[in-house]
Amino acid sequence: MPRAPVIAYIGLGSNLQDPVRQLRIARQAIIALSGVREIAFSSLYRSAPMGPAEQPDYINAVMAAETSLSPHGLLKSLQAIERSHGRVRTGLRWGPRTLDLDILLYGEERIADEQLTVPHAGMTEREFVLYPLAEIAPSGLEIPGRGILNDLVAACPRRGLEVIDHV
Ligand code: A4P
Ligand code: MG
Repeated sequence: MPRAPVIAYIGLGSNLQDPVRQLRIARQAIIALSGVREIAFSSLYRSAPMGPAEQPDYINAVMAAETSLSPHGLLKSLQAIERSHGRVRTGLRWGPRTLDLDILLYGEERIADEQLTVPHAGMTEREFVLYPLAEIAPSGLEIPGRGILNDLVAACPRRGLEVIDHV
């Protein structure tokens, strides 16, 4: 049975191998998925790395998409894109991941299993998720179990986050 379409928000991030290009290619690959239709795409943002500081800045963005894929179907498709576009070969082993695609929200659903945590864990404290999300989502959007988007943004320092481009 086909599902009724829902709005999902997808977080994109990269800090290796020309991150701006990584995000542009990833966006096109997501748009090309059957069962996914882009509703909006945020600006590209430069963000300081969360985690170990001795790594390049990240480029982050968020896409709003209408999808008829199941949450796990969408995850599988995004992981296939990560694999085909997001990794580089360094010798015999897979090199560092150059593309991270996260399902931030899937409609109003709350999911917690081995493959999937939705809303994405940590998203409500991350400036590089909340600000691009707020650019393209209704300000009154409820993040299930976490609060209203506008309130979460207001409580989240920008930590140097800046818009670098409009796509
Ligand atoms: N998984 C569970 N829930 C989800 C979800 N909602 N969306 C599982 C996507 N995947 C989800 O993911 C590990 C597993 O998470 C997957 O197998 C999936 O089943 P991964 O992408 O292989 O690992 P990861 O992304 O390195 O781990 P993690 O903990 O998700 O890292 P984060 O939280 O994504 O952090 N700094 C800045 N400024 N900007 C960034 O984008 N990103 C990271 C990675 C670190 N620092 C950053 C940024
Ligand atoms: Mg991830």
